[in-house]
Amino acid sequence: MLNEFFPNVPKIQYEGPESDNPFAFKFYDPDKAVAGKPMKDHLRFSLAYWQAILSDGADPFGAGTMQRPWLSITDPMEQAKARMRAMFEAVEKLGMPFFCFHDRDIAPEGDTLRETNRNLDEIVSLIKEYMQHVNVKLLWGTACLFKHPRFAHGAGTSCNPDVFAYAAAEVKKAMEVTHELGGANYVFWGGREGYDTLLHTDMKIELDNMARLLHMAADYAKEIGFKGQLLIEPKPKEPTVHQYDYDVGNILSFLRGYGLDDRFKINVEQNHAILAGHSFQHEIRLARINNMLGSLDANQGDYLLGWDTDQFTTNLYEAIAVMYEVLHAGGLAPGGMNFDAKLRRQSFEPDDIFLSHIAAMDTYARGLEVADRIINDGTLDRFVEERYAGYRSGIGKEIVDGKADFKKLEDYIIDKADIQNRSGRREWLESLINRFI
Ligand code: XLS
Ligand code: NI
Ligand code: NI
Repeated sequence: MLNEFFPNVPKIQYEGPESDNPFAFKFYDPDKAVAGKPMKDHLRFSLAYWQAILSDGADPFGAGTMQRPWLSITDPMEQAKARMRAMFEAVEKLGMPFFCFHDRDIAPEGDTLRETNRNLDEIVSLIKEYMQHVNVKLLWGTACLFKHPRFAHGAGTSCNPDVFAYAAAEVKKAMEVTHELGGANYVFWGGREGYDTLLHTDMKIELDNMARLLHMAADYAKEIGFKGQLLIEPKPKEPTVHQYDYDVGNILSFLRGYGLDDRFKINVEQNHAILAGHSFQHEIRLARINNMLGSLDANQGDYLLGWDTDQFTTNLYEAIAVMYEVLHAGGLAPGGMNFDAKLRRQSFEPDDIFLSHIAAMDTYARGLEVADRIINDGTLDRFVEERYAGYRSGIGKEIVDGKADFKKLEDYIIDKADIQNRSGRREWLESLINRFI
């Protein structure tokens, strides 16, 4: 087992809720059967390389705080290799089944794209070597189309065709690399695909071009035989004021409008959902009922701040709602739950990397067990079913079957004096959930 950067951290084991050992799972018991399959197959946890290994705790008001020996190595390629060793040590000790990365997270940029690709290839072969010994798979890869100054006006939505070309070529390479590493998905998060002011923005060409880039990507995936799922991750704002991929509803209409809905699904993130004024469950539900639920970026935002704080999930009540949706969706695969979450700048010791992931993994594991109990009990689902029972017979069924029109409905209702409604019993349902915790 790798043991270079976290010598004090053992292999994390399941010890049960009574354990006082901070370096042990209390609820995540990977092989325990829940709803007919092992916990680990429901949850499909993934470490986000950029958050766990690279984020240094810097914020707009101050320098980084994280103690990360691998980040102080000055030679860029040597640092990239050390970072990768740190990641493989972390995933091995956590028993994390997947990881995710952006192309630029793993290898430094050269002077040209050709040089950059060469750096990338060198690190990718290192990853392939580690993957032979460490039991971890790639959940998804993605291209970072937002950090470098060239993307100041966007990437696929840039006003500059040279930048569009660069973005296309970068995505091409990132897809090849994801394919080479056996990635289960490929993600597009439109980091700078949006605008700050309409004074200099041609919204129509920007949206059309974004669709063009995504069509090229879908075609190229086919061409190279990449069978992974293509995903888009919504976010309403940050960095731009108006991100084009605002939320699940917005992406649905975008994909359908541009004929891309059979090639893409959606990667939903909690913090982005709440920035859009939705709950995580709302976004997951909307994706699920449209057969567009692809994967989850599992984190949580602060409800008192309008920022994308990307915190580790410890809110059990929300985790239950998430796992309730996932169970009803029949699972996430080939998607998973990627911890797109970073430590608070006060939690700066290397050990915190483990404590935070354990906290979130336990939260979702517990959420899964509670959601399974709620579904097995059946009261909640039955309540919803009965609430809409009217649509399974009589006039309700005619509405659903498309056999009713305005005239027919008018005839049916015009002399009816006694419309009966039943209570929605929200408070009772909320206490019902609490009973299963
Ligand atoms: C940023 C996004 C990003 C994507 C991957 O807000 O969450 O981390 O998940 O580019
Ligand atoms: Ni994300
Ligand atoms: Ni986020």
